[in-house]
Amino acid sequence: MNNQFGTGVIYGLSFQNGVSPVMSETIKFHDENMLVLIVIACLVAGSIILVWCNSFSSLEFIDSKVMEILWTLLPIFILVTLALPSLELLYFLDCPKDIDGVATIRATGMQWYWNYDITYELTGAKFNFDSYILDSNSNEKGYRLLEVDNPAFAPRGEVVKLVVSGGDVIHSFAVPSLGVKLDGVPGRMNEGGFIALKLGSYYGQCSEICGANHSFMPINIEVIPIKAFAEGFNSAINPNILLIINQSSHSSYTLNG
Ligand SMILES: [Cu+2]
Repeated sequence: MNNQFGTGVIYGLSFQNGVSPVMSETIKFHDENMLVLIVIACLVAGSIILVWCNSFSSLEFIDSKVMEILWTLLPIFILVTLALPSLELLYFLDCPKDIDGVATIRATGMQWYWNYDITYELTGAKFNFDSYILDSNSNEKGYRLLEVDNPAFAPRGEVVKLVVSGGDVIHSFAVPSLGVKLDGVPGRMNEGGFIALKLGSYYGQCSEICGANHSFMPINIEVIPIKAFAEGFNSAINPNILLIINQSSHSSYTLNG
């Protein structure tokens, strides 16, 4: 398994690679903010060290209007340049839920597995299935504690709506590389969505401490070509079964799609 897109990497320091526009923008926003932070930290640390190491002081220098105006205006300016892209991103994050998607994934968190209800909006066809973690001992090829028996699936390059709810307690549906994190609250439907730009398997975990086996309800979304997606629905064969039949599924889809 050489797919580096859907999971973290060993000794990785930064985010997982973003495969949805929202996540790419989020990573860019984070990087820009870090740059600003590093510059400020260096300036502050530099001036502290300068004051420590300097025994000179000036008798005439008591106040400076210009300096006070500057050190008020400059931080305001910096904060505004941080806040505006952040707001933009916040609205961008909400976009997919206002667009009619090709598919809707309804994920319900259960103690301790996920139930998926996937609808192909063009025909109204549905698949409903449970997704349980695979035993690490019998799953030598995959990622430990991240592989599931029935992954959810989504078409590539299309708006996929996501509706998350909880069946018993509060869960949280999170797939970092798709930029998705929605709380699954019983009795509530949280809406979101994503557009996956690359084929592959994307992994996530429940991100709300929901009980003893909270860490054993991973999320796995297979992003497949829209053709395979539609075929699965037309033939009423769960694309997961097609994936299982076509054993090196990840790579073959990645190569042919
Ligand atoms: Cu949970």
